Amino acid sequence: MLQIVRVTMREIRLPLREPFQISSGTMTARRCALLELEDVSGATSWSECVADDAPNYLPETVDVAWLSMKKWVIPRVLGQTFEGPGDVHAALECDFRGHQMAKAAVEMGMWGVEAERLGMPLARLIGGTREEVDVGISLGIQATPEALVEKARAALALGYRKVKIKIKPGKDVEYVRAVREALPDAPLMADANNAYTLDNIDALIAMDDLKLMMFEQPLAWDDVVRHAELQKRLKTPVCLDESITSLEKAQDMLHLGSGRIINIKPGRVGGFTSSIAIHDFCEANGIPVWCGGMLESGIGRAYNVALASLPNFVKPGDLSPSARYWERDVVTPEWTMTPQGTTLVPLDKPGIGVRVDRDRVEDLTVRVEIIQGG
Ligand code: OSB
Ligand code: MG
Repeated sequence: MLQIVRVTMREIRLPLREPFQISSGTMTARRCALLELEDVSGATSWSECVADDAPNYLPETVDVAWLSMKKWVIPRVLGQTFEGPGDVHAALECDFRGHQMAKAAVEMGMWGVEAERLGMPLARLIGGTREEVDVGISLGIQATPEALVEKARAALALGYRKVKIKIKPGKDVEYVRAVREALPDAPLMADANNAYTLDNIDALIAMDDLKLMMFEQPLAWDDVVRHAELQKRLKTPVCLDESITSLEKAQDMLHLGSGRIINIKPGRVGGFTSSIAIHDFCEANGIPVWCGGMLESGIGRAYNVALASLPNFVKPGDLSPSARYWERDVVTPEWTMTPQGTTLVPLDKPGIGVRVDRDRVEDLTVRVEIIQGG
């Protein structure tokens, strides 16, 4: 039995070591909404909402998600008795549309609380089978192809198992080809974050011979129809990110042929129950999945690593170590990568497997609200 009696909402501002540029914008600091949930048994867990400052990835923003969590999501679970965290998703979906990132922060936090309550590692609670997970790096758009080649080369030297290159029109063929020529056998892929339409796919066609593992979300953020047309014209697999916000969207992708791979971000699909359902559906249908990232702090990262320990996460995830993003993370130990390019699933501790550094969080906090029953 799970019953949340108090949620502390907190926003921290975590400066990135270097700006991260995608086709629709540049991030220089992360505004993270963190939750600390407390169960009636006394078990607690932290979780993180992946919404950021601006609505340039998906419509949710941290301010909207904050309001949504405070006014809608948290009141729906507070004081309610759940058989387990697996029942929370349905309770949040029945008459409450959208707001997946807000819902996910609460839902995942309840999985974290359950893991603490049972004294089990989160990865084991959800049926994870891996002890380590392959790590890929996501490289933001760079000023020159040469700069990109150097970043990619350095990443491979560190052991990363996949290099994802952010692209947009004008910063695509020349950039990706330069990396391919410098690194002929490297596992490379490109992520467009919706920068193309069916009217300007020449660049994608020009990159179709570069032996890329996949093109991630080339077309509109909510599209599955046009991606099917695009996939017909490409040998390279299309991977959907933004468009997959629920199990039904994954089913649509398979039905329409809109892509052959899915990037699962639990924050984007409403949490773990939905992520696991998408994972299971993909596994049953021969669709490989991998775990995406949203420049999470070490708290959000804990959930992603646990999720990526499920068996059908067969391609490297965007699970870079803490030091790649932050001067200092908010968790101890920080997330690290082995020389083989894997991250270890923390199986020796209950719950999310990392401790939150309260002093660090306190230093970075810009607002706090406590929501409790009664
Ligand atoms: O599209 O996967 C994306 C970061 C912010 C918004 C969207 C995306 C990303 C990344 C970063 O690619 C991956 C990471 O967390 O390292
Ligand atoms: Mg993406």
